[in-house]
Amino acid sequence: MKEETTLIIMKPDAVLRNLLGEIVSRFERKGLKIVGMKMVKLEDTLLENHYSHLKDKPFFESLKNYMQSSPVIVMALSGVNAISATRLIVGPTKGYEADAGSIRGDLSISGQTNIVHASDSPETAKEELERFFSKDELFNYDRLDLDFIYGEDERE
Ligand code: IDP
Ligand code: MG
Repeated sequence: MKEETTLIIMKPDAVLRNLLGEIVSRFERKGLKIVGMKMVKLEDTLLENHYSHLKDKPFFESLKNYMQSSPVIVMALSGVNAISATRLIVGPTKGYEADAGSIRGDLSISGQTNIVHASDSPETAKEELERFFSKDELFNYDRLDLDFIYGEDERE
């Protein structure tokens, strides 16, 4: 099976609205494994790289201000098909369009303050993990409930 690692950012609205436990708990209960986690302040250059696909958008300055309005928590999550599975849990960009049950659908009604970031492809996941974590900040261990998280034929 395809074990992947993806990057999650719990954005300033998650921190300031005291939603961190709620969000971490959803990923944990799904069966994803936290392999890295820390609090950071997002500097200009890092944000300009992270959101380089949006640099020419009229909302870019306001996106930067939002992302710098408090420290954020960055998290590396591992699991089978973790990248696409995580995007489903997070929901589409605009909170007001996201299905109930997703993080954005349940917790955001905004197109900008939408609680979490999740990498959108294997290429971006690799790039974003390298952007936010050094090698010694990522860890390898087994969840105790692994036998129930995956079926026998799904385990490596
Ligand atoms: P994603 O976070 O769902 O991958 P992207 O298109 O990569 O969506 O946009 C990155 C972030 O930029 C969004 O999560 C949101 O915070 C912000 N953003 C995207 N589109 C808009 C917009 O039209 N107005 C304001 N902020 C936006
Ligand atoms: Mg994106």
